[in-house]
Amino acid sequence: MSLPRSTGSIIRSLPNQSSIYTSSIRLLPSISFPSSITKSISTSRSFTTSIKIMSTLQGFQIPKTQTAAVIQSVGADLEIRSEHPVKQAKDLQPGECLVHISHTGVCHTDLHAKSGDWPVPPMNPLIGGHEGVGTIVAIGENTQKSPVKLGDRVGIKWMADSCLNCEFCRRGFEMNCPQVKLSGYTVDGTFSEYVVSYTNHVTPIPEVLDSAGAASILCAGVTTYKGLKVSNTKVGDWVALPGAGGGLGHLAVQYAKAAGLKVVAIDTGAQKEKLVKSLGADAWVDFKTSKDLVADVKKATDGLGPHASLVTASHKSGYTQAISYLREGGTLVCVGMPDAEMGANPFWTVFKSIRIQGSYVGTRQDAIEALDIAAAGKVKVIFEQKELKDLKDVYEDLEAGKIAGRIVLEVSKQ
Ligand code: 8ID
Repeated sequence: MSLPRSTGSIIRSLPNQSSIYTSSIRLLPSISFPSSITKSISTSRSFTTSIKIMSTLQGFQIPKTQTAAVIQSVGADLEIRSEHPVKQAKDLQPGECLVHISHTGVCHTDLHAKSGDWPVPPMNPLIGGHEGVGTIVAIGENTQKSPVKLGDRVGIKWMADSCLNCEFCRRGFEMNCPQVKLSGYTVDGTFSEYVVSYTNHVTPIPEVLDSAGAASILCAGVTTYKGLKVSNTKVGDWVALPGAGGGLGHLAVQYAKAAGLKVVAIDTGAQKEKLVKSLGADAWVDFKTSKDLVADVKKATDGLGPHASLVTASHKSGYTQAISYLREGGTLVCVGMPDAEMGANPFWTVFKSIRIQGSYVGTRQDAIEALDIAAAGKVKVIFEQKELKDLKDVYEDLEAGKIAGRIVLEVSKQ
């Protein structure tokens, strides 16, 4: 928003803001407002003056407490608490926003976090969840140049916030920013009715997508879309997808088909086979019943093997045979995150000119692109909807590998 260059009156009116303080301000050095409710504005005349912007969605009452799924410490049972505190609008920091969550997907990463599977520990106590959609109901005072406004329907991703100024942020590796905040891991996530997020990183949701259907694009979708982007493939190439029947995998099948790739889906069980075939997989290999997985994958892919393998299996077994079945010059994209050795043999990696590429979620731009492809009807999250109180059972089913596609929780009715 540009400011007048001369002394005069500024009327600020931001859409949907209830208690906007529209004030007449004379740009004089002596002007002052109470510091807790003021916004500093530098002017072209080097004066600094202040206006107050209280930013809560019109007519919306933020409750003092909420229902949230809390894990007190790694390995502890999940508790659904109804009296969990909600950060109030006045307590939000500049750049923070309060999102009223309607839906959230449940990712295997949430289960890794709950179980303490990873060498980087999560916060304690932990509210997991990083595939959330909701409405912005408050924005922190003194927030500068927010790209979103009150009332916007936005998504919350794994990467909750980053500085946007460091070398990693500038080079498109926002997720590797030293100041990165991770939803449901280092900051509270979306398994609660209200979550504090960050105006620069929440993702606007296209109007044509309903919230339940959009939620899992914010992690499973963007991650597989980005993984395929770095897979070094082109139209007509083969891609193998170990983990194809899971939350990430079933979206990988669809993004791959949308990109003109041929897909050999690898997973197990009749339900997942039916799902991936219905989504366009060209070939199927069941990793549990196959007697020779490498031979079966090669047979399905012109005898030469796939040009890339994008592994979304949450177990190391999804990785171990990839170097063997990949085509010469192929790319192994690591997405699934077991804390384990993946058995890449240096001799065969070199001898077959294999590229091994780690792929970690996606940038803000990747998320927008992944959502746009879904909005165009080319990718659809296949999910069963449950409620927040069902989360414990969902974790058990995920652990047992019983979930084909995704589970999306309705957190609040909106
Ligand atoms: O940024 C990232 N790289 C990122 C983002 C989001 C999630 C990574 N992840 C990671 C998660 O932390 C997890 O380790 O991706 C992995 C998969 O997450 P998910 O899709 O949410 O999990 P899921 O729904 O349980 O699906 C996993 C599938 O893998 C299959 C299972 O049957 C299941 O369908 N699978 C397994 I376990 N072993 C397999 C194998 N050897 C296998 N499929 C083929 N071969």
